[in-house]
This record gives sequence, structure tokens and C-alpha cells, in this order.
Amino acid sequence: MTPMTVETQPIEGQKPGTSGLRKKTRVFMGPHYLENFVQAIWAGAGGVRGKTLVLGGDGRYFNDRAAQVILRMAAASGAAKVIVGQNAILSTPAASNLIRSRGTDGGIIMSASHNPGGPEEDFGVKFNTPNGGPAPEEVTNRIFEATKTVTSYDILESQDIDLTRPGTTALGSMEIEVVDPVTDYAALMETLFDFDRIRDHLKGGFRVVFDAMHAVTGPYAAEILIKRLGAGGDAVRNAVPSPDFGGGHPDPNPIWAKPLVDLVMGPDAPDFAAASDGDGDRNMILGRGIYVTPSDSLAVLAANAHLAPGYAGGLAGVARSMPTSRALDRVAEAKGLSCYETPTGWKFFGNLLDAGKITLCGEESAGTGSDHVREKDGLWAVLLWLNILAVRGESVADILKGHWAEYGRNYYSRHDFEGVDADAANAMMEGLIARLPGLEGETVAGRKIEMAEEFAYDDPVDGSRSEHQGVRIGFEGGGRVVFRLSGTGTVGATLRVYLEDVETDAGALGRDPQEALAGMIDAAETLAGIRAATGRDAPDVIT
Ligand code: VG1
Ligand code: CO
Repeated sequence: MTPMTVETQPIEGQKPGTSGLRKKTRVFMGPHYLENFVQAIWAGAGGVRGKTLVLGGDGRYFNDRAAQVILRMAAASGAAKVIVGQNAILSTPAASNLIRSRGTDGGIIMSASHNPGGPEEDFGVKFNTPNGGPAPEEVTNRIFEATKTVTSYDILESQDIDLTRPGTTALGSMEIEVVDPVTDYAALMETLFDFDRIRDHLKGGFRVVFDAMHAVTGPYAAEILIKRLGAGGDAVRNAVPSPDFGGGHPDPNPIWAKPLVDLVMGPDAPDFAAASDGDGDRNMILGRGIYVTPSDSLAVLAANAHLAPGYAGGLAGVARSMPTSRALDRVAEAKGLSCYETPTGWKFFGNLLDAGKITLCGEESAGTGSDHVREKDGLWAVLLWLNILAVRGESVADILKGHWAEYGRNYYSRHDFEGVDADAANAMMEGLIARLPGLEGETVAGRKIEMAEEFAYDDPVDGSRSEHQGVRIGFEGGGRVVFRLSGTGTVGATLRVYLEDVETDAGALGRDPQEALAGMIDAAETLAGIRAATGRDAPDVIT
């Protein structure tokens, strides 16, 4: 087997976004595209000679072939060992766990997460550091710089490695260990939750449905929910991962997981339902007749985590991304916990988790997690909910209503304007940013503005600063509007408008969120001129 050095040229636009580099699959399959980026990852990681890495992906189209390329490149660059999920599959949280538990030097996750998959859809590559978390900005900046100067990459000439069976093989002088993707992850879950108690609760007639959305969590959910917890054989739907996720968006929200929402709103509703995304790090939580917003779910989990054995000692602190509703802050305040506010993207939680400042964290985009790994974790959130439900013996709806009665309700919604003209979206954001200094004290849509700023984050652990993390405008009485451009899309720009308003009046806790947020929706339009900038009358996706 001969290592080859292949000449190449920098390819424009290989800048990692909120979560790795995401592009159209055809772009990733283009000449040298994947190879250039992987060579840049080696550079950003300080080389891979003698190192051990983890490799896996969400099973989307091109996952299998990309894995072979990455293995040949790791071998040619002198890596000592790569631990690969069987068939190159690993959910994002399972990859994070392996990176940590096996004491490796990091890993590569092949996924575009909630983006659709297939030859005409999206692919992605992300590098995680030895703590198991997404590379921090300092590293992704180094990777991006390396993509701008790459002139060659090293790759081994060889046939494909057989990744279909667990076991150890070699590629040149590099060891390859193929592992079952589920085993270690399921074992970790057993250490955190009271499986006996959950099993008894299910045996007592509590009915659970999980929708894997044809994505990576199918085998994980089948092993954990059906085999280990005894949920019925029909408890896991769309359980076989497919390269194009059955033609759908593996995005667990009321739009893309509508059949599940219809189920819980219908006559044959289970007691609890949930879904996860392409790579298994997101969660959507539903109860009979009720959808739990991710922000509320995070707050409920923070308030009740101590009911699960893994968190019985209480939480060190909590964190949420800036656009996430402040329902979490209310719980933190009541419990005397520190609550940190970070920019969007899981990479910003890593330092807080590593430093032991927080135990639990989450984002409004259906991501929740804890210090058990360094990624958000969809099935973990499902199991924590199940553990809490088993202990409290109440319905999801009752838990949520009780939560609002105790802490007040933060009405919350996100409006997405997808695939809009990038120049127009940028101009809108710039216009808004230019007006921010004059907004304080102004009254917009009948509400007085208390603060208006562009969010910047100073990491309390390493002192690094991240600027331009979204515009936030706070109103008297706790209302808030946040504007951000997405960093995970692959076509045009996606404008996200995050709306929140606080209600503590006991008689007004059961309103429809869109109606309760009408004032904030008006204020957002008045402030930013969304319709004119996007050419849209209404958002494409409301969550
Ligand atoms: C979105 C979400 C963000 C999340 C990111 C990755 O980013 O808003 O909260 O961390 O996706 O999630 P953006 O930049 O498009 O708003 V995943 O499950 O797609 O890796
Ligand atoms: Co994801």
C-alpha cells in the first residue's frame, strides 16, 4: 500500500458553520472537495501522526464512501488508530461518548444533522476535539485558514476496508477497530437512569412512541426502548436508517414530524411520544394532547433532573443558548443555580461542561444535553423525561401545567424564513444593527424597548470572545425578539426570528403561543421589515 501525495488547490467556501461544514452532497463529492477539507482538519488539529481518532456518521448518502476516503487519509498521515462505527455509523452523541470513554484524540462525524440527505441534498463533516465536543471556534478558524492554503493531501492507495463486521483490521500501519455503534452508548444510558423504574412504568400501561425519522437513532431506540425497557415492538417508528431518510427532513419539529404530532393529538394518543433528528442529537417531546417546546422541555428537565440517579446530587449549574427562552433562568433562579447564556451552537457549552460549571444545557432548536457527553443528545433527553415521568407518575401535560403555575410561562416561538436571498438578508441585518444604538427607550408596537444590542460572548473559562452572535431586543415586561442568520443551511440565507413573552398571570397560562406572541411578532416586523427583505408574507417554518 503506497501513500500518495495528490496535488490540489484551495476550494472557496470551506468555512465551518454552526456545526461543521455543510454543503450539497454533490459539492462534497466533487474533485478533491472532501479531501481538501479533511487535510485542513489534520492541519487544524495539529496533525494526526500517532493519534487515535473516532469516525462515524448518520448513515446519509455518501457516508460510506466518505468514511473510506477519511480512513485512507488518516492512514497516509500516520494516524495510529481509528475506531469506526460498524458500517461507518455512529450517532453524534455516541461518537462523543466514544471519543471520551476511549481516551482518543478526537473524531470526525459525517453528518448534516437535521438537513435532508441524498445525492441532491446535504452532506457534512465535523471535527470533535478530545473532550468529545465540537471543535471550538479557535480550531475551526485554523481549519478554515488551512483550506485556503492547501496545495496537496496524502492518501493511501488501497481497496475499501470491510466495515460491516465488528473487529480489528489494519490499513497500512494504522489499526482500524470496527465497533458496534449502540453498545457503549446504551451502557452509558444505564448508568444515568433508573431503567428498572422506567420498565415498571411501561409495564403498568404507560405507552411510548418514538419516531426515528428513518435516521440514525433507529437502532439505538430499538435496543434501549424495546429490548432493554420493554416498550412494545411498535414503539419505535421509522426505525430503519435510510440514506435519504425516507425522502423527508430528519428534523424533529411539528412540521417535519407532523404524523407524530397528529398521533398525540388524536384519539389513539400514547402517553408520551418523541422524535430525534438525522444524527440523533435533537429531541422533540410530546405528551397526550400536548407539544412541549424545546425551551420548556429544557426548563422542566432542569427542575426535575434530580429524580434520575445520574443527577440525584443536583446540578452544578445550567446554560442555554442566547435565543433559547428564559424559562430555564426562572428554574435556575428558584434553585439558586448559575445560569450561563452562550451563542448558538453546542461548541460553546464545552468549556462550561469541562470546567464543571454546568451539568445541564440546551438550545431552543430541540437540543438538550448534560455532562455525560459533549454533544446534545436526543435519546438521553427522552430517557430523562421517561425517568421523571416514571417517578412522578403524572402525565406530560400535568407536569408542564404544574411547571408553568410554579415558575410562570415564557411563551415562545421561532419563525424561520428559509432559502431567502442572502444579500437581502444580510442588508436587513446590517440595517437593524445600525439602528440598535437609538432603539433603547423607543416604543415599538406598543411596547417600550429596554435593551437593544448585538450579542457577544466572553467565555468565562478561556476568556475567548465571540462577536456578532445575533441581535437581541428586550422589551418592558420581559418580551424579547432575537434575529439571527442560520449557519447550517446550504442554499441562500435562512433568517431566524425568535419571539418570547413572559406570562405570570395564572389565568393566562393556557393561550395559543402565536396569539400570545402577536405583540412581539408585530414588533419584529416593525423593527426589521422582514416582509420587504425576504419577499415573504409568512414564515416557512414555525416552531
Ligand atoms: C441550528 C440551530 C442550533 C444548532 C445547530 C446544529 O443552527 O439553530 O441551535 O446548534 O443547528 O444542530 P443554525 O445556525 O442553523 O441556527 V444539528 O442537530 O443540525 O447539528
Ligand atoms: Co443534529
